[in-house]
Amino acid sequence: MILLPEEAYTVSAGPIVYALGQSQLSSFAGHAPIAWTLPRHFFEEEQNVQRVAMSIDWTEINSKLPTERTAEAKEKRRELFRAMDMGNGILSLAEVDKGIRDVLKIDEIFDAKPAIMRAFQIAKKRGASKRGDLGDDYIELNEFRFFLLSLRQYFEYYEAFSRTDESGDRRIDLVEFKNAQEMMEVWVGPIGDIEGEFAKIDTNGGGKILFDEFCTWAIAKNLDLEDDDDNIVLE
Ligand SMILES: [Ca+2]
Ligand SMILES: [Ca+2]
Ligand SMILES: [Ca+2]
Ligand SMILES: [Ca+2]
Repeated sequence: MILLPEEAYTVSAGPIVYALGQSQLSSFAGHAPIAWTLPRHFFEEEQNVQRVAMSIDWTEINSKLPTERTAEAKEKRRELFRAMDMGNGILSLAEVDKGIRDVLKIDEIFDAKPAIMRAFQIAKKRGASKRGDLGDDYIELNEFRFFLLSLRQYFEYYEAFSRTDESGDRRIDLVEFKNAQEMMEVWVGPIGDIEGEFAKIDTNGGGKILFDEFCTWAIAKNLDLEDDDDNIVLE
């Protein structure tokens, strides 16, 4: 059974130590929405899932993501990368997806497909590749740390998105957005003109906020969940 994190609200709060480094934020913000090329099952497996309330152990998730710049963390990343790779030295989306479940063993992130997709897409072209175009389509070892950082960050945004999307259809409509104003203000500060803000976020004018649009806003606003554990090296 797949658990969606939509209703996972009981989380222990940790000390707020960090926010994502500003340079990193601007590089996220400059990233245009992406057309995903993915196997259909990547989306289909999430339909008709039973939504069950569960809590997210952010501290445990952080501990599974070796993002530090220490030699020890570097070695851990190398091991993780090798365990996820089927043998050709580069990671595909399918390998990363499976690896999150079987190697990292973080079910909450495995269920957050849009977060995985965004982290993969942003990380795969991060570093210069000797493999040329092929390298730009896959995550290489020198991009893996950035991938883990992105994964943690987009998972947080996905959590925020899911809590706002009451109906669970992966779109935030104006009613949901208005209902969530108080909750969102804890994450991003005062919003003020709620309808104007909605229109600004809904950049394609479709009347719904999609996850990509939400991420652009979350990055610009430096969105920070009130109940996650920020004690992770993110720079
Ligand atoms: Ca591979
Ligand atoms: Ca690459
Ligand atoms: Ca919705
Ligand atoms: Ca946070």
